Amino acid sequence: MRRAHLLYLGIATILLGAACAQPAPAPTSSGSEQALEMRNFAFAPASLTVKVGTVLVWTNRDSVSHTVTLSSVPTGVASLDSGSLGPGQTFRLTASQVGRYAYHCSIHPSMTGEIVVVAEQGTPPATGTTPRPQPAGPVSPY
Ligand SMILES: [Cu+2]
Repeated sequence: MRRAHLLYLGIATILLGAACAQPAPAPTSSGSEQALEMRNFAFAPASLTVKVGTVLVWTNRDSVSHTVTLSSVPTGVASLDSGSLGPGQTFRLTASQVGRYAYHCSIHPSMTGEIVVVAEQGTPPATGTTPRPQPAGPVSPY
C-alpha cells in the first residue's frame, strides 16, 4: 500500500516535471540574428533588407552614446526608442512584421538608417499600390 502510494507520487512528479520542462519559445526559430553597428556617427549598414523574424542587434562601436529611434514603422507596429546606448552596448529588435522601418539616432539626427523586412519568400510588400476593385456600373434605380 505504502509502496503503491510512493509509486503514484513518483509518476506525478515525472508528469509535473515534463509539464514544466516546456521550453520558452525559441528566440530564433524562424529567423537568425543580423548584426548592425553604430560606428563613426553612422549606422552600418545604413540600409538593410532582412526576412521577417530576424533579430536585429545594433552594437554601439563609438565612444559616445547613440540611440536607435524608429521614426517610421509599418502600420500596426509600435514605434520604439532604444534609449541612450553607451559605448559597447547593444539593442535588439525582432523584425516581426513585414514593411519598412526608418530609424535615426535621437542624439545625432544626421545618423539615419532603414530596415526593409520582407516575407519569407523574399518578396517586398506592396507599398499602397494595391489596385482597388472598380465599383460595378451604375445601379439602375427602380
Ligand atoms: Cu548618435
